[in-house]
Amino acid sequence: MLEEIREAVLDGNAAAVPVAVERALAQGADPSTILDEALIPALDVVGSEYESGIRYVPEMLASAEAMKAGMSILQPSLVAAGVQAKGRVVLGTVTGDLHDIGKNLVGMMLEGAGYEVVDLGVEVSAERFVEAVREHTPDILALSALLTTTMTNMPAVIKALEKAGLRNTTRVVVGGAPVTQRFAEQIGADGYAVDAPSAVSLVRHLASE
Ligand code: B1M
Repeated sequence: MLEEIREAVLDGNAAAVPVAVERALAQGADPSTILDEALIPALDVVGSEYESGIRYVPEMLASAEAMKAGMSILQPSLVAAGVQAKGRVVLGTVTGDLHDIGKNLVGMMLEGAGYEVVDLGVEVSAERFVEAVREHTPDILALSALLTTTMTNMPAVIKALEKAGLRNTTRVVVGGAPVTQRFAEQIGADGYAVDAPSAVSLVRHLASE
């Protein structure tokens, strides 16, 4: 039963995962077990196989979509069982930048890993990020940028958080193709992730501190 769910996520089969989750629930499986022993481990495998070059972006996207489809069935049971999200992440692509495929993938993988994700979309201004941090009080604020001309808008977000007195309440993590660990350190971010699986590991690490 759990194996069927794991296999369907690994196959990126967005039609099969919800059916398998529904079947497992109908057979009395515990919703947290389905999440922690089938869905999350399968997506972890996808993440590590992507990192070792065994899988590529389209396959990772398909698995993330399949996971999302399964989560839509599982979510009401998790809520009913009183299972809390592992943490909350506010996510967005910075001002001037329309790229959202990678950001969406990061969001899907984080949701898959049990985090509540508030996705602000693209071209998000520093003011909008601050507003969202005030409103949602996330554990982590994740910024994405795909252009060398827009990654320079990341420090403004950190400065705006400082100005609003919110910098100490939220960890800021950054990512996107032109972003580097060195850049993250230079702008005073709390972390950098090269891809979606590493973003999950980073958020897990920071949120558990
Ligand atoms: Co654009 N584009 N684009 N583009 N585009 C790039 C980024 C570019 C490298 C292409 C090139 O020239 N070789 C180049 C940037 C050059 C640079 O600045 N160094 C570029 C350019 C120049 C432009 C325009 C300026 C082109 C123009 O109009 N003259 C323009 C800018 C528009 C704007 O944003 N204002 C533009 C437009 C577009 C489209 C709209 C056509 C489209 C975006 C569609 C969309 O996103 N909805 C597009 C696309 C698709 C690309 C490429 C081809 C693919 C990007 C992508 O989705 N990759 C890209 C070239 C390339 O990368 N091959 C290119 C797949 C995705 C899964 O990877 O986004 O890197 P990625 O995300 C990864 C990691 O970076 C990381 O995890 C993700 C998953 O593993 N990650 C994070 C991302 N965000 C993270 C946040 C985190 C952690 C990790 O938080 C902690």
